[in-house]
Amino acid sequence: MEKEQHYDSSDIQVLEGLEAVRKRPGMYIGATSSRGLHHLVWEIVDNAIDEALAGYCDDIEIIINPDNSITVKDDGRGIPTGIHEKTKKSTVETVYTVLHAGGKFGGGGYKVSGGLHGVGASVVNALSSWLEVTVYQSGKVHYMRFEKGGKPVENLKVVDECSIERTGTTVTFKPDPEIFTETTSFDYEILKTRVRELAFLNKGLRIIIMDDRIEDKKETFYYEGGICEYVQMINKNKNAIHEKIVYINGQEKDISIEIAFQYNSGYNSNLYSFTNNINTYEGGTHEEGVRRALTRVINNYAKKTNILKSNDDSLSGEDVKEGLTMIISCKHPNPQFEGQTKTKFGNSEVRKIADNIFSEGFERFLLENPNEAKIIIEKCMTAARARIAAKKARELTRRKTALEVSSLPGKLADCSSKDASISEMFIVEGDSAGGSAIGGRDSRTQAILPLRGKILNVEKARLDRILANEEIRSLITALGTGIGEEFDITKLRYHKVIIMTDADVDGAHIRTLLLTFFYRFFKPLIEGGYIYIAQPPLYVIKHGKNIKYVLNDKERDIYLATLNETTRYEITRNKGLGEMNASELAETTMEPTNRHLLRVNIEDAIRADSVFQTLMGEEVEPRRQFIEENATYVKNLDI
Ligand code: 1YM
Repeated sequence: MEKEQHYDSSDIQVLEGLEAVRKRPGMYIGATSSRGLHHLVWEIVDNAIDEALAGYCDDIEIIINPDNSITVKDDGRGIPTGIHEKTKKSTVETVYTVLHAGGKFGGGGYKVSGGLHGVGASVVNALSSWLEVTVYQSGKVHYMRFEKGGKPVENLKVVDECSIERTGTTVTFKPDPEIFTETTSFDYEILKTRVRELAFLNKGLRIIIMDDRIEDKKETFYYEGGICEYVQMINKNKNAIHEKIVYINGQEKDISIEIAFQYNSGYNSNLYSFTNNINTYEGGTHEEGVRRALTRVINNYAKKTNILKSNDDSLSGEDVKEGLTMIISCKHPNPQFEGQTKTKFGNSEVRKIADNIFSEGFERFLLENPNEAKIIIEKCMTAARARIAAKKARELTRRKTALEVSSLPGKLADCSSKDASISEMFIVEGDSAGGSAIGGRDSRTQAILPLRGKILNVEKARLDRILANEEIRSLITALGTGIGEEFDITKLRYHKVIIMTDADVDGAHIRTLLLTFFYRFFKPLIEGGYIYIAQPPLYVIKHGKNIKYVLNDKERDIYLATLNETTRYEITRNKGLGEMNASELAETTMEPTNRHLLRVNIEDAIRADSVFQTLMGEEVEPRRQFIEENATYVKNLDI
């Protein structure tokens, strides 16, 4: 009661709240880049997903309109239209103007979804040029519009009638270009990827996505099998070794957890975990509980059935992970996110709950499916044998290098500094580019490692074979950290590891291979922000005595527009790094003051990893499609 007396709902306060969002948008949506722009969509979609999770909504529609505004529709109950007790405004207006109003105004039921920032619809309104809400409820169509960062144009009003069966909410908003200065253009692929993930994670929910900027661009995502179908999709281009997907779910208190998995004949694992629909890239207690239980249950079963003879050769966590594709999805009423990117699930009580639910379900599965059980255990045993072989191989390389004067690879042109914090290593493609890079570098701080051709396909090889590949060995030795169990980040010799490949399709391929390699075997380097991509200029524009290097088509057009119309200029497309001489390469791509480096984040690496699987998979069609979609790179399409 006391709280209510102190509540101040003046319009001024509300406007100040929205103004604060506009002053520091980064605090609310992370960034005002393309990433922040797309984040707006998820804030609105999350409310529709919550409505679906509460059991009132089956269909969600997302439309990119020709003017780059976004429409989100659902068929739920509709946001309440009555006057809100505290604000004395309609609840619709309250939800869209009061910060953090989203979860707090509803009746029962906790909010499960909510993006990483989970800031609510009012933030989207604050950052939009205009926003419209339409609610279909009790046979009436209610409508309200806001302009210029969330200011109501007029109160919520009834504008039409509709059939009594029709219920739901439709929201359209246009991001404010004054806030999103980099871009206000939505990327269909980014939206689609996340929409598909949301459909997998919420079985039975239908999500339609349309791009009305283009004709006939519409896709529907609906998965009756939920995360089982997710596992199926990931394993599509792989060779599953047992038919049945293992599915386990359970609930304790108000925490629910679902796990689906299947082994394939590959050597890597694809384990993705989620809490409240958020990808927990950094793992957390749900993952820890499941991993622990997986190792224990498999070991117990192997011992009980006498496949494992002694305790000494127990299977390790790594052994049971080989070839594993697994999705873990947890729903928690009050999740705590930790870690560098706030994508580590921290609630400690979940570790035990996940362990209990998983071990109980998996034990039952093994008992009821002895054939699958046998295949899985055999697979893990083979992995264990390979692990022991790899360890021997590693010991062998170590002993050999200890005898040599320097253990650094011969083709590495190292820098003279031994201070990792100022040292950089450029990984370049081929000897000729390597030559230019060596000629153009600052040898005090810049090391050059030329790689010959393509590195090994790490998807299809096990650690022992990977360690036998010379290009990869050079790379690992140059990094200095060791690999696998021996990995030690404090031994990293360069705090910038820069991938420098040509701006063509081969260069893109090698970059993808390297990113995949780092993602699979040196994840901490990506997480620590040590991996970069160099951006060599795509064009050289000469006019008169001036030479201008530009990174891409857009920069080219902007620069050309500044030239006087009568000006004569000559434009050439850079074919490869090797074709630039040392000083050109240094000036445009290597010198810290001039260059444009991209820092690789974990999402880039995950994307590379899945692109890689597309490229390396057995199927020709997805490969052809990738090449086609990346045709800007392609000079002569020879596939
Ligand atoms: C296109 C976006 O926002 N749908 C939506 C939002 C709400 C409800 C239904 C809803 C929730 C509740 C009760 C409740 C919201 N309501 C509120 C609040 N789609 C979209 N659909 N009745 C309707 O949570 O109890 C916030 S969001 F606070 F007003 F209840």
